[in-house]
Amino acid sequence: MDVTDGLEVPQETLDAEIKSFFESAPPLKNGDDISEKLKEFIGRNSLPSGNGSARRVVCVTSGGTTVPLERRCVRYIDNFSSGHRGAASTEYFIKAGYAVIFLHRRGTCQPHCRSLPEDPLLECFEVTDEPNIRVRQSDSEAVKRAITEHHAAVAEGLLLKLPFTTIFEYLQMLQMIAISMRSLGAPAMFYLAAAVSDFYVPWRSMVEHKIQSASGPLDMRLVQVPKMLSVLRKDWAPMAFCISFKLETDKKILLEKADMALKKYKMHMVVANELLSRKEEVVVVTTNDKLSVHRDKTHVGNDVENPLIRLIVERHSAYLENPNL
Ligand code: 9Z3
Repeated sequence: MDVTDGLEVPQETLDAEIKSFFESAPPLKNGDDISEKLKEFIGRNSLPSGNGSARRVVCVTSGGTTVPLERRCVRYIDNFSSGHRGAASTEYFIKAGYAVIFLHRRGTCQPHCRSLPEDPLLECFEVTDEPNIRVRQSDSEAVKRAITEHHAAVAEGLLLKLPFTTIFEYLQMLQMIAISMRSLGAPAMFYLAAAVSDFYVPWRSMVEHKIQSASGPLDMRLVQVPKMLSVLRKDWAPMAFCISFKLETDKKILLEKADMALKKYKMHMVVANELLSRKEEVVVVTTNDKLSVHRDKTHVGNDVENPLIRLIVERHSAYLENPNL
């Protein structure tokens, strides 16, 4: 639940909060490597694709960010997200011809692995005559499909996976990706399904060592994470088609909050979902309509992301025809 949704933060205050967030964040350990990968991926996908037009590129964010409580982190606050939404959506975007930058929380659900058991290495294989190991007959179709689809996406240069853990890593990486994608213009899309922390402990006020329980009850001040959505729209990638998500546990306030986010952050679409029914139904909120999207229960294995991505791709096509609408 986002407590700042109803309050207007003046632009200068927001700019100062954003500056302070990035200044206080510990620098990314592999920033040069990420930057190199992004340059190569975006360079390759800016070239005209088979049909002569530029390939569409989407940044899918997935999983929850953590907020460390100590610099040498033993404890942290986490945000709920299994990463299923982001992983499934990535697969449908690739099928629709998009190149995907999958910015995901380490250890969460991965594209093409949804139909595999939780620990595929241990559960999908069996030892025959040692030292031979083979895929168990019962899993062979799912394993074959996962490997084939994944390798095809990577070989065609359509999938770049970038992992994060903390809110500091997530926002720095999102900024790098958005600035790199700016040159793509309207064919670029942001699909922001990650569950992002609302509060954090600034690095400069964070203790170095493990907090001691002997010191008594813990009294800690968390600062609000500045909302980066408006700066993404305004400065980082102004022409990109932007979709954010609104998660609530109280159905009564969900659509109102989604509407507010749409206007406040100038999103093109906000996908509203409620925690318990998120796999069955979402509501897509735009300036002109509210569309309910359901999982097709008549087909086994179908998920709500299938019709959702179909709708988003349609709306992105309309946006490409006329970005000013
Ligand atoms: C979502 O609402 C996602 O749909 C879920 C997906 C996290 C619910 P799972 O990963 O679940 O499939 O298990 N993501 C956005 C959540 C969020 O933090 N939104 C912020 C808010 O609601 C706006 S950025 O205030």
